[in-house]
Amino acid sequence: MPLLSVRMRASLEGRHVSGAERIVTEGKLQDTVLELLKRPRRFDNIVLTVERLVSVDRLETSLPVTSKTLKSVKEARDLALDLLVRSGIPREIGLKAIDLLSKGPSPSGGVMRGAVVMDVESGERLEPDMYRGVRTVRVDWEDRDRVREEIVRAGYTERTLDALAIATKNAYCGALAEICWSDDPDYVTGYVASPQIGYVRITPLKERGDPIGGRVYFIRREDLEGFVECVERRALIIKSWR
Ligand code: PML
Repeated sequence: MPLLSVRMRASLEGRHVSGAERIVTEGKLQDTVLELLKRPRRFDNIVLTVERLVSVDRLETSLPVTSKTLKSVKEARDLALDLLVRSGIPREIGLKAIDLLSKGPSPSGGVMRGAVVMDVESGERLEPDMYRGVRTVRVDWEDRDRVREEIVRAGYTERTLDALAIATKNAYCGALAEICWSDDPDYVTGYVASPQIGYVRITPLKERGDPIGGRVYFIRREDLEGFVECVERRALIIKSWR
């Protein structure tokens, strides 16, 4: 059955405020558009993109999910670093990524909408545009409502639903590991993900009230072109999360 990619992004006074995407059958297009249009609470501009997908890759299961709660941001970041090392990332490169996310990865010091792509050997930033970053899109769950219900019942959140899909697609496209925490000042759970450790949610990766966050993907330099093409262009549907 032909599938469509439906993407929404909203901005207010030039700042990105909301974004979401779905991969759906044509029969679900109208409901999906209405659902996405209801998401931004405040905006002055909404861009909606609907695109017919010519081919879609399929994956049986996502990365497995676990969750850890630590006493402080310091302990949480130490754990994140250990998990990166267990995923094959040299300690000093992992530290560099954590430092970058805590300061704000954009060259102007703020947050980026897309991710930093870091060379696992040198720690050099490889993303073609350091203001835009690389965006993992065209990924969704085969039955999003079912997976959302299961994930929320397991004590996780709607953000886990989207972040787990993104992290799974990144691993599928060849990322060696990833670290992320949100720029939402009220959301302090982040994660480290890789094929070795799965998707490990970690609380608190930042202090409440801190508006800085983002994502760093670790890859081998020679994989850059194929990796960016895969995360930004290839479509992926994931069947289940465990
Ligand atoms: C989780 O709760 O599983 C972590 C989600 C991190 C979301 C990051 C974001 O929303 O930008």
